[in-house]
Amino acid sequence: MSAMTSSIKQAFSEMTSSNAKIANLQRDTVDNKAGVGLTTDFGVKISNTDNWLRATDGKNHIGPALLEDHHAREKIHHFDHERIPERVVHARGAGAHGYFKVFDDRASKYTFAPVLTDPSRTTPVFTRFSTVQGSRGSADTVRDVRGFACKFYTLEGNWDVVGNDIPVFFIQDAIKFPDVIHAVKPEPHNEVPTGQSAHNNFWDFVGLQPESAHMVMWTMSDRGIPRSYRMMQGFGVNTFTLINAKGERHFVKFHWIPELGVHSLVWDEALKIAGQDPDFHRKDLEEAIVNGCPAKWKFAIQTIPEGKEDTFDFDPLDATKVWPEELVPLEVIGEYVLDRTVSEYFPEVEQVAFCTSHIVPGIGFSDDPLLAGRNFSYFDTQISRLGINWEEIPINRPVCPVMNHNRDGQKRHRITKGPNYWPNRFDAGKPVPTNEGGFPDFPHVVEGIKQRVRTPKFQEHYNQAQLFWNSLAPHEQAHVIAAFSFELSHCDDPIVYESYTKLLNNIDFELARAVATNVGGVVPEKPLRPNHGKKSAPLSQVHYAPSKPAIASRRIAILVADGFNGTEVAAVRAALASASATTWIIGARRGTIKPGEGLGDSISADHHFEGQRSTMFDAVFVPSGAEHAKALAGNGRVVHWVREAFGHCKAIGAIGEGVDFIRTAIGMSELQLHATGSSRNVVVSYGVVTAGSYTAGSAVVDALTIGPGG
Ligand code: HDD
Repeated sequence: MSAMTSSIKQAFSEMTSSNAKIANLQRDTVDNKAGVGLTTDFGVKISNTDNWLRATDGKNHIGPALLEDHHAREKIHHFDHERIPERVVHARGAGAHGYFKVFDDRASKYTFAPVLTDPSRTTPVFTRFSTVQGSRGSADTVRDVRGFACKFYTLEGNWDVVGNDIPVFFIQDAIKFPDVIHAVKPEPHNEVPTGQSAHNNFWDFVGLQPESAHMVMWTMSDRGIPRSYRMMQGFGVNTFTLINAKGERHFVKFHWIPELGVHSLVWDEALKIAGQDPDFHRKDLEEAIVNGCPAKWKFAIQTIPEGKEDTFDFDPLDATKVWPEELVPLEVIGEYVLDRTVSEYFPEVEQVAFCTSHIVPGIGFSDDPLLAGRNFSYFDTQISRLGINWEEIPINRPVCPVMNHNRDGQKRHRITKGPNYWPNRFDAGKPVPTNEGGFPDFPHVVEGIKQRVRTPKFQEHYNQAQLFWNSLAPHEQAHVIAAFSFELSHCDDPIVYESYTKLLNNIDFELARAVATNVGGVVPEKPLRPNHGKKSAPLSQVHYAPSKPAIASRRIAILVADGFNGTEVAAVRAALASASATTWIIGARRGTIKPGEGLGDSISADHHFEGQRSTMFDAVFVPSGAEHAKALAGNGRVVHWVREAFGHCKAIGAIGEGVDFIRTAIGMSELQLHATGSSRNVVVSYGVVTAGSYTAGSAVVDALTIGPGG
């Protein structure tokens, strides 16, 4: 997809998917290209924007630049003030528009909120994905939690769920947030590291704050390095409440389950992509949407009726705990789709602002102490980032009417007619507080002693960390050990890595032994506590593999040199396109690559071999063609490409002489590869798919779909 086709496709995606919020944004959208000429910000046309007004002698001598040049001054002044404070956490992100729909009214037993119960509604949404630690210019693929912040523009007002791709949090009480963030952010003396938790201060803090153990296990798992924002689960994390028409209350957790399954990069890939393509996730989201593959999730809830919350061995208001699905099943109630890219990053993605305290009637808070602090913090941070009128900014304003007596402040846009106080003597005092749809505060008894305490269930920190570990597949466990080993190896203070390896023995003896051995920690002799042996299948991402292998929106590289088989490439590309995958020709040069004699048509390469790396693709295909295969085998970059893809467990497909090349490149004797020759059978071995020739049944393509995804 060249830059040109990308922008045309983006314009098309903008034209085709619209909703009430998009219409609302049109009020402020300007098409710069439709203008009659370049103007100043005050609308006066400009005849010259390349030269500052100077004093000259009218011939060769140029004198000083004149302050009188109002156009130059406006241009520079505006530029000088282009930046606003980046988010104090989650600074790096990407966003997209879409919609939410419930399938039916089944949730009305829990809530009267129409957004969750009215199947005739399509609610516009905006989602911003993010990393937590890195600054705005950091890389996408670092090991970190991913933010999953969703704004529902409902007819009853904006509802924000500011979640993550991990269901639990590092801390139980909001008062610890500045501590955990200071610890994970770059160290204060040298502002190192960027986009990493692999440093002394983070591991020092989490070693001394064992309530973080559960979430640390998740971040060290493959969840910390997602393949795509579109392939992550989303979790509201905090416990909210739902109130139904009868006035009954349920505790609730919100879940998003991706249609494509949950997939991750491997660590080596994540590290390399961070340098090779720091915008990998950002581009992935945009590319999929403009290519007609909207990102889709099932939206689900878990509910606990009020009165049952004390029946578990954990406290459902503790954000460091999941509600195991075996105890509290998920109910899928709707679909969440992102189908439209943004038109301009800053006004939409940078200025979008979420607030956990933005809820709509039928939804309530709980006494989760983390949530209480968040409800204060988000509004507050928007004031310093965007100003007190941040809810008027186009991306943040609701699609329903906003009527109240709040006034003035910096950057006020709305012009409100009528009185600015209530009650008043005009028009019966309109707008007036109303019970008709007015937000109902759920009446419940609050009594007790003011104390800075945590209840006993809040003091157990390892059961669920162990449950998570027990539930992982062996390869996932191996990745966790490798991740801890990487991180703790970057800590050079023995107090830090020794403490943390000791802590790990509370979770699992073998885990602690393996990590301590790798990083020079204290290798334990015996477990600190018995393993309870319990498992919960949905905690492993293997659980979310799609029932049928899916290749939609995956990126397939086709390696070609002169003499390649153009007929095969055309057929493979067509088959992959019909499965909604994208193909990219990587060639000996960017430009026309010639096929072998009688082997179909020439092709235009999207990139030169040096221009891209295997890490940017989910699978690789090498067609037949003697001269081409020889050229590939003679090119170290291409040989490395195939070896690297194989090492990252990517699917590799090859036909005819392409198989010979793969054989040379990988050099693995136990790998079963199809011999070059006439047979049409396809051989699949270690994710490498090989065939003698291209078969009409596109068996190579079918087999390729098995491999990617990891
Ligand atoms: Fe937070 C941003 C998610 C706890 C304070 N948080 C922020 C964003 C996400 C989360 C996804 C980015 C929003 C965006 O894209 O604009 N945060 C979470 C989750 C938490 C959590 C899932 C635990 C359940 N956060 C949390 C606590 C506090 C904050 C306990 C403070 C007491 N978070 C903030 C913030 C941010 C933020 C400082 C920075 C930018 C913003 O709010 O808008 O106020």
